[in-house]
Amino acid sequence: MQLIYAKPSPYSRKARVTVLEKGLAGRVEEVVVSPMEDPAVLLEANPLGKVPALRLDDGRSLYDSWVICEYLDSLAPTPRLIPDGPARFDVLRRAALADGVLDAAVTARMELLRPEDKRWTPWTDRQRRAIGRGLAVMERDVAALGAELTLAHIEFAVALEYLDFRLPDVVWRDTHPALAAWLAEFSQRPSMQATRPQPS
Ligand code: 99T
Repeated sequence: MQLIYAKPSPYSRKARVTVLEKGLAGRVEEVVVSPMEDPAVLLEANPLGKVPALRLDDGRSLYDSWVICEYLDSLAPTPRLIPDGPARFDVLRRAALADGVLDAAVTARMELLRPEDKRWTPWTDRQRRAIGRGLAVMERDVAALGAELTLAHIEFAVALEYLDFRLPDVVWRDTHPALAAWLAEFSQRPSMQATRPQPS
């Protein structure tokens, strides 16, 4: 399999952390791209031109990061990142919460790339309010993530570290001490250390 990804992309990072945590590194070749340059290898795998995309050995491709993570989860029995049973929708809802914080952060960041006089500040402010409300719920929920690794853990950690990476003016640790303590420990995992975001 080939995982087509970009180094700054948090959605790619979700997939890369999942590969490592599921013990699949030996089966996945990583292909680094810059999505904004529309490389052929990416467009062939994902007509939307977004990373990540996963090219399977039989020629099919999967996207987006949710689908890729679910597929990777199906390839090895443990750890079960998206469990069945009563826990399933708690995990999915928490993963969606952190993914939504991520979406808002990426949207706010993209606006910052525009020339200053072309930025739509009310839109950026709206994203930042969503980030603030999302973080408040993540702070309340973090204790319930539990010790067993799930996709929600990965999403929480990737979203928080993306804020640090791209929106460092969102100072969240003092106001969200439980999240800060949780991330300090979780970010020590080899899968997190090996996938730190880097500017492309
Ligand atoms: O939108 C584009 O044309 C290129 N953008 C991407 O490929 C971004 C990179 S994050 N990926 C997505 O938007 C994927 C979202 C999708 N729902 C998923 O896979 O979950 C780049 C952020 C940054 O550089 O700061």
